[in-house]
Amino acid sequence: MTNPRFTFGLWTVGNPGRDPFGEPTRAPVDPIDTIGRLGELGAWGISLHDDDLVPFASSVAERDRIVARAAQALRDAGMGVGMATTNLFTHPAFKDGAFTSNDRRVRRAAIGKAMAAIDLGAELDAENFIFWGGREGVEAAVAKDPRDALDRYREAIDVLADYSVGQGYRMRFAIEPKPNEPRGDLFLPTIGHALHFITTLARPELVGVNPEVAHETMAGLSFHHGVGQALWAGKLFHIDLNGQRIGRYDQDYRFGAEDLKEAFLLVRLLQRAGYDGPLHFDAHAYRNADAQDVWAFAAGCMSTYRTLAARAAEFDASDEVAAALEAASTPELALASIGSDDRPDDLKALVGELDGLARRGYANERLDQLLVDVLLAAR
Ligand code: GLT
Ligand code: MN
Ligand code: MN
Repeated sequence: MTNPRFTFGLWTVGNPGRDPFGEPTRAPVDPIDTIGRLGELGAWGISLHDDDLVPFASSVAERDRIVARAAQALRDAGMGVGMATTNLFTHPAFKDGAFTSNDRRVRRAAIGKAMAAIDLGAELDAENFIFWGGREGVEAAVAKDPRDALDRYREAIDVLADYSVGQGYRMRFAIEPKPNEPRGDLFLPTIGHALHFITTLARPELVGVNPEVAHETMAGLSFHHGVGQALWAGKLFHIDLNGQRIGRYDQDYRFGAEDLKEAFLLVRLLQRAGYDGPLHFDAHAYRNADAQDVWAFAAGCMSTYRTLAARAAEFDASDEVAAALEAASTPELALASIGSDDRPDDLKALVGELDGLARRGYANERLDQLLVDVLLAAR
């Protein structure tokens, strides 16, 4: 396994345990201490929102002091920044959306806030700048024409891409889809929606996706397939790993805390594809965790990824698995269906073979059981 580049958002290990029904259960943590602690635990880097590091409405002098301190802490710990982003969801002015608010003044301020966050990201040498549209949606769908909203969303990304390139910044952009947050429907709800949207941008080459386990799972979709399509499109710039059950609001559990089989398939796919971008744990500890348990949570995310990568390597090295894959004709899917000398009439004649072809089995029960056995270390 190449050394995975694990990252944690400052807001993840820093999550105080607040939820819609209750106050925080943990004390606030200093982002600088978080950097040191994550470095000791073996993380490659951090991620941050502008406001996670620099409290909203800080003076310029205060901002510069905080950013210099963070940059120094990162240097001391030998750590990098996988992504920076802007918080366009906490401030009450974003209650109708940010880039897609019906109020043009809010949209313009949101773009300005994103520009300042891009500057911050560049200062900390962030690899990616993420757009998670946590308020880009509606509770009352009648209030926005989705075509206008998508025009405004695209306009914002285009303006910000021009800004970033114009400043000479190297970071790439990635859009993070999510189906709902928490009550209303969001625009760009899934990986597929985001991938198409990117093709309509002025600088599509600069923009990829940042899929999150929880978000596709909330929509009842296969995360493994969504990530597969992002890889296939060359657009997997960043990934948010966590745990989630279908049919619930965002749970953001520790990676591997739910659906280990899906987590196995995901890790196997990332490893086989040679994905070398940040592996970002966008999760938070259980609400009843104390400060010490939060670090157990962080260590658990990383060790589960490593264990699953080791199991995936074991799976792929097994002769028994290779035979089972052969019985399932899995390698045959990599062969082109049509050869250059195939004539349409020959192909049309093959319809007559379907009755015979229907008789074969694909031995998927045996294959999938092997996966389960390897996952459970039962062989
Ligand atoms: C928030 C959200 C995440 C996003 C973060 C980036 S903030 O925690 O639930 O999925 O990745 O803005
Ligand atoms: Mn989430
Ligand atoms: Mn996320």
